Amino acid sequence: VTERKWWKDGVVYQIYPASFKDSNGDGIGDLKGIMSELDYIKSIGVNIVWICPMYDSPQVDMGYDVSDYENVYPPYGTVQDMENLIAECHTRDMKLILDLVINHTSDQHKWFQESRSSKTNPKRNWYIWRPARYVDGVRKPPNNWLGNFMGSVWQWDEHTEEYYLHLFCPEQPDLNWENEEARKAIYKSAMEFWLDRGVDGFRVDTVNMYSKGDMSDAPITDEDSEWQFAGFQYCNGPRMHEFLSEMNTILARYDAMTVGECPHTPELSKVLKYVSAGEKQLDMVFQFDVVDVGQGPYKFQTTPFNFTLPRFKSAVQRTQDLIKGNDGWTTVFLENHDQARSISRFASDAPEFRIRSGKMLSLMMAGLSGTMFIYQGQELGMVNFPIEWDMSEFKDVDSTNYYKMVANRTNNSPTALAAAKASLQHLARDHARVPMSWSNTPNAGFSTAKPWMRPLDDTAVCNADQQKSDKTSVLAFWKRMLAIRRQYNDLLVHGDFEVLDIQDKELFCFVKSWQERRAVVVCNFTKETNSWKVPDQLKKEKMSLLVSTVDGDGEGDLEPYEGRIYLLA
Ligand code: TEU
Ligand code: CA
Repeated sequence: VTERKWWKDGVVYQIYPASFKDSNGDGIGDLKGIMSELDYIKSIGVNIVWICPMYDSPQVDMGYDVSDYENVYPPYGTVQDMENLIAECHTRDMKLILDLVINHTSDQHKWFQESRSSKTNPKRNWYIWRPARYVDGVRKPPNNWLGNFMGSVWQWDEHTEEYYLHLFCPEQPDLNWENEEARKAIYKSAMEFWLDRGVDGFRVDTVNMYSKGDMSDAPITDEDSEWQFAGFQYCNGPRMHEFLSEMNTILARYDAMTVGECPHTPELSKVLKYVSAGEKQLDMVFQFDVVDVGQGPYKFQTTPFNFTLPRFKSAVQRTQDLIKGNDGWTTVFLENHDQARSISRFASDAPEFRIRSGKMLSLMMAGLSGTMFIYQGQELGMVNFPIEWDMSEFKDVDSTNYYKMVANRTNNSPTALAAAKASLQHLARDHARVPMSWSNTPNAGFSTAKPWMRPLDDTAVCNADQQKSDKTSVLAFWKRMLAIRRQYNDLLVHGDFEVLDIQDKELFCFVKSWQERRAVVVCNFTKETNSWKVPDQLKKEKMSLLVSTVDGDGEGDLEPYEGRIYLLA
């Protein structure tokens, strides 16, 4: 049994500042907009607010390219607005966490400006510079690594004639964590500056990439490309745990919570080392197992048909296993700003099924152990935008680079481009980034001006205003599930998880247990009625319905996309 910490029972609400609420009519969300909706957030049953990067930034990657940790992006507001927001959250008994983006900075950050100015600049080694290698007299980058946004991870810098490393955009040079001075500066500027102003913790961006490890060529997995997937080389490098232990000494002084992003780490033992309480590194991480289900081996190279329920169940199991019998902690999430909408990906966004699907996924999540994360709009059942939208509606560099890559590779083949667009319609990060659907008024009630991204067309059937007063809404159901989760906190948030019949392709059924208490959760992931029979091992038990997504009596067949929780006597 592990120690109870405030963040374990937390329900986190993630805000994407550009798209949450615009207070001054410039079409861009802002801090005052967030402030105006804190009561709404609180009313859902949330107790921790996470805001995505609001730091000053040229916005090449929507603020994940920070040019000044100690300032706010002016369209979002000021440091003073942040101080007010922290205070307003605390007044409402909510915590506030920030996004800590310290694997890289913007190329406009003064540290990088100095670093690139000369080979002898004192900050030269704060970033990762390497000479070219020459193959038959042709200049080549130091290795063949593929970047997260396509192309090489190396950018040639004319001025000093060396390459610098950028795992993401060229405008996001990677900091050199091997350099102690750089680490100290990061802690001071990116962490202590905000901890001293009262923030309660961080979501830590790409936390397993600080130590790069072996920089040799990655194995060839894509014959058609010069650049090869290298995630297993640049993640979880040899000094990762040393760096995180060092960083933890600062966090511990403030009792700050951390949730790190942990991609490309399928091995549970590796994940556990990050989140085990004894190791004192991070409190919890986001594993990518669940959100990667339905994605192919290469980015976007997939179809909706890649999704199978057994794969989904075993991915969920890998998150729950961090708790069982050891001192780790885990997270429960299906969405964030990097993922398309969960209803569209894991259930059905067809008009007749979307509300059912939203409730079913809410019930399933509420039944899982760990700290819960809800992404803005998920509580309303917002879904992906449709295939009919023009390519110009995709604003994310990840989507546009991918589309350009396909165009180049196939010489603009219409079939290849149509397939690329279909993949983006299913998986692009843009779907999470459209303005919040606040009301069925112009600009979705998000702004008085034309928003920076097109709002969804379906605000007539899905908006916060309407759902607040509708007892049958997805929002009302989320509130109910979060209340149930609080009421059965031990069992639902801390309990052991056991999946039943993992091979079943239609139902997700699992048992939660905490001491003598037990519950069984069953979700129908299909469009068909399912003649569910109580599993043999539960036959002798007395089952009483705790909640159903369709308000049935818990007897008989499961309706399409119905979810139920029973308590076992
Ligand atoms: O994401 C890092 C990450 O590992 C991925 O999920 C990333 O979104 C994916 O490779 C792109 O397809 C984090 C942030 O969440 C993301 O928004 C940033 O773009 C990225 O880091 C760079 O800071
Ligand atoms: Ca604004």
